[in-house]
Amino acid sequence: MRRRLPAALALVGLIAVFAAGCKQEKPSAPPPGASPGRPATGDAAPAAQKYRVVYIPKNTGNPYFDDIIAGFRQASGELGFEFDTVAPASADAASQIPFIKQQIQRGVNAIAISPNSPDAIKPALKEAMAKGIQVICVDADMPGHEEGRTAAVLPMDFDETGKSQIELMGSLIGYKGEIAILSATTDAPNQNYWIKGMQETLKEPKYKEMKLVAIVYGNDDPQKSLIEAENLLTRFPNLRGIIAPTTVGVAAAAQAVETAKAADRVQVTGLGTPNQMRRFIQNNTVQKFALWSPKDMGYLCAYLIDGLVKGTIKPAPGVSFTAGSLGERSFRDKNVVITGPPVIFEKSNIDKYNF
Ligand code: RAM
Repeated sequence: MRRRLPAALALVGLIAVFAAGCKQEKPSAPPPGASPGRPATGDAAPAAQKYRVVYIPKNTGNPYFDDIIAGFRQASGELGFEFDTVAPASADAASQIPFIKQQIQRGVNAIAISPNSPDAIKPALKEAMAKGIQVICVDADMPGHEEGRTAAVLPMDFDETGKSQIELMGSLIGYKGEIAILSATTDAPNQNYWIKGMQETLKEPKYKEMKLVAIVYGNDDPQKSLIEAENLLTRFPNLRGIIAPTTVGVAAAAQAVETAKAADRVQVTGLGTPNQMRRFIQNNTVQKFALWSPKDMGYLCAYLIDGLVKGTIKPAPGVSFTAGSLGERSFRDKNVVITGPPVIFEKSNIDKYNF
């Protein structure tokens, strides 16, 4: 039996689907050799059908996801598939569901998705898989719900992320003092996994003088993240550091510290894009932060999808494949593929990066 949505939710869904339809990109350019001047009713044979890939980020308006999209786009140029991207305006748990359903209706061949909430979206993704659509998680996986996707492309080994964030903060504050975490949404699977890793790491003797006093959530919304960061500064007068493992959050935390002229007292670090953080590094508000290449992650995901759609890649732990100019990658446990190592950005290297 099909489950029915409550009327209000259904209406929200309808509006979102409509918005998604409006946001969709135009189909890719005509194949080389196609003459733009030729009348539509000409007698040329129709171009071979391209397979269709859609990427559904967590939300619109986050430059991090635009970089992932740029990677997909580059790969779609190299591989010749038709690429679209649609996303909800906010990263709420259920916000991606109507978009997934709409893409199932469209009959795409593959859905790549950065999940907001594995719990919420798994039924829709399973529906897609049952229709033969390849479903790949990118940026975050669905821990405990892996049957809702074929494989996942992650930026780094997530068992290292929390640990490395605590070490980064520790090195900035002499491994001593109160720290807080500014995260994205409460459901975000990647954030929650990293926060768990941070909490575990803090139990190690090396970090015994660092005290986690608060975990707050800015929902990857710049304004809410800024307010949360400002609140941390006023609520905790002895705060020594804010770790924001989200590109939106870390820029907001840096902004809050800059405005409060609190950089001598409070260190900000986390995961950020060089373009959003450059100013704060240059004016000494932030000393160091980390990230990987979101563009490479999108590119890798696209190559994986190409192999899955064509049947040339059969995912299983240990199996490797070539991802275009990125080179060889292989599946780990649970069919997870890792993109590449993170980089630590600071004054001496940030200007080498433009994303
Ligand atoms: C934000 C998102 C994303 C995360 C990055 C580091 O843009 O929360 O999921 O991977 O930060």
